[in-house]
Order: sequence, then C-alpha cells, then structure tokens
Amino acid sequence: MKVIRDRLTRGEQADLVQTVLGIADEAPFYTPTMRGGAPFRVQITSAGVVGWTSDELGYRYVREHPGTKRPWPSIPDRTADLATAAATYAGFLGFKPDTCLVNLYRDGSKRGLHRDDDELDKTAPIVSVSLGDTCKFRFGGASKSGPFTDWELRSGDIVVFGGPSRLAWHGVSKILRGTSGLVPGGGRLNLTIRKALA
Ligand code: MD3
Ligand code: FE
Repeated sequence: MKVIRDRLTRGEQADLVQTVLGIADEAPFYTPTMRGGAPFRVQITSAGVVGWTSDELGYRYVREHPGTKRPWPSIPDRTADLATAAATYAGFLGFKPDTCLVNLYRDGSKRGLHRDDDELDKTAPIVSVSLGDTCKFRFGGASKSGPFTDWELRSGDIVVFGGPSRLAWHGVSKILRGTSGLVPGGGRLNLTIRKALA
C-alpha cells in the first residue's frame, strides 16, 4: 500500500468531481444490495468495459448498468492516465485499468470490512482516489480479525494497493462530515480504478 498525499490540487479535485458527475449523468448512482437483500450504505456507479455490482446474485462485474441496461460510460482518458501514473509511481508498471468504481458516501455512510476478490487479474494493483469529506479508513492484512491500522484519507489523496496488500481486509469506518465542501450535496466520493478482466 502506497499513500500519495495531496496528489491532486483543489482545482484538479474540482475538475475530477465534475468528471464523476458526468459519468453519473449517463450511469446514475444507485444503492446495491447484499445477496440477502440488505442495502449497502454506499451508492455506486461505474465507468469502463465492466462495472462492479451487487444484488441477489452476489458480487460481480457486469457489462451494463443495472438500472439503465446500457453499457457503462468509458473511463475518461485523464482518469485512466492518473491511475496509471500513480501505479507506476508505486512500482507497478503497465497498469491498464478496465473499470472505475465510484463510491458515494453521504452522511453516516460506511463500508464494512471486506476484501476485493472479484477481479480476475490479482497481479494488477487497485488505485483509489479520495474526493470530498475525509474518511477513517481501516486497513488490515490476511485476517479479518486484524491487526489493523487506521488512516485518514483526505480529498486529493491517492492510494495504490498492490502486491501483498492487494487482498488485504479493509473498510471505511466513518465519514467526517463537513470536512470538505467539494462534493455537491456533501459527503465523499471515492474512485477505485482496477483491472477486473484477465
Ligand atoms: C485495499 N472502497 O470500493 S478505497 C471498494 O474508500 C473500497 O470507498 C473504499 O474498499 C472507499 O472496494 C476504500 C481503498 C481501497 C480500495 C481497494 C482496495 C483499499 C483496498 C483493494 C485491496 C486492498
Ligand atoms: Fe474494497
């Protein structure tokens, strides 16, 4: 795990929020559910060849937005290039993402402890970009029961998870409300840029 603090200026962050809102115009945010029907506390959408989703069939990547049934919008070139540059900086050469999951955390949203295990190519890193309100991020290792380290991820930070950290347990325990006015309507946006297909 490599944390790149303040990777984006405030202006670049604002531009990226507009980019995300453009994605959401074509592929609206929606609330996924667990297999048993319980809703996530996070809203999601995606860009790319495939997008991550969860419903009664479980977690998986799909080629169409579950609501609109249309293909996901492409990953904007500048977003893909930003992720490739961050991966390179962290030592992962040749990262070519095929999906960008966008998580929207409003007041009180969290994301329970989980591992990202649905991607076919586990040798590729995952690049995470934080925008808007600060969050408390909990990062562990191979065991769901810890030990953990707690991090604050702030707007403009980029984190690269690769190698041994790629399958680590992690979650978002809290959003610190009102720490940034960047996201219209408040809260936090997180982009996770991945290679899902082989
Ligand atoms: C560590 N998102 O979308 S980003 C997720 O802030 C997710 O929205 C959180 O966990 C968020 O799956 C955390 C940081 C992150 C993303 C992917 C990881 C950490 C990771 C994959 C492996 C290990
Ligand atoms: Fe995750």
